[in-house]
Amino acid sequence: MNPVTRRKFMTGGLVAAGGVAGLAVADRLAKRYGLLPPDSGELYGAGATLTYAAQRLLTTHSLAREFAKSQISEKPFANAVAPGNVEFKQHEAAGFADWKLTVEGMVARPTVFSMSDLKAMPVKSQVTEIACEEGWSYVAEWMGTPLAGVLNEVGVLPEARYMVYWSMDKNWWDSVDMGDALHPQTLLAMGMNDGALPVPFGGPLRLRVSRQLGYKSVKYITRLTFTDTMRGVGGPPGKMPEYSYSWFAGI
Ligand SMILES: Nc1nc2c(c(=O)[nH]1)N[C@H]1C(S)=C(S)[C@@H](COP(=O)(O)O)O[C@H]1N2
Ligand SMILES: [Mo]
Repeated sequence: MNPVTRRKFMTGGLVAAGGVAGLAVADRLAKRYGLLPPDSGELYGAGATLTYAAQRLLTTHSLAREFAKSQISEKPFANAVAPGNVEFKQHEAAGFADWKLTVEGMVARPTVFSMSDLKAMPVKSQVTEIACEEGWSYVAEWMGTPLAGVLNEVGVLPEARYMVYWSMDKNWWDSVDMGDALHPQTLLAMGMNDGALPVPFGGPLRLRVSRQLGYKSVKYITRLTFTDTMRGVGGPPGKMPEYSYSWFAGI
């Protein structure tokens, strides 16, 4: 079963087991404890809320599986090539020397980081699997700086609930809650398999969200926005939710 089918299957099971009364209770609890995903009013409705709430309650501190270097896939599959826009091509021609990451919104110190700022921050590497909702996956080593350190530097306000992240690939954006933004395996990835992060895999800068499906690991990141609500950010909470894929894609 691919991850999406399995997800629907599990959610279906929870809904069937919970029954209508169970759903009402789950809904009340989810609201009280802030466990409603921002797409809960959409297609997945109660099922998405149950999945998200259950995972958040049970696995808040859990880690995505890490692999040995010997398990790194020989031929990782990149499903996207470089963004076609002129702006990206100019950056690529310049070796990404002027690539910037803007951090804004509910932060004490809005900051623009250069690539050398980010490279000067603590380095972490981890070997994890990236899985696409379409059924394929690969294991790779990702090098970068833990996002939590960057968030510490800008002082994310306690009211912030979501981080929206934007790509230079103009159609792509997504968002995660603070649990995933601050998670120790969430990286601003700049390297892969002992080298610089190749463009097809999101170079120069990719957000690696290790506990969710591949589509949450957006490539060519330029901006992070912290917010307490997804309303007014500009439609659905991400590119894939726009196509009715679940916002929360925990694995
Ligand atoms: N900017 C951008 N990020 C993206 C995508 C994309 O098309 N553009 N595809 C997403 C999807 S659907 C998946 S499954 C993964 C695929 O990662 P890979 O190309 O390293 O295999 O990247 C995600 N990040
Ligand atoms: Mo994907």
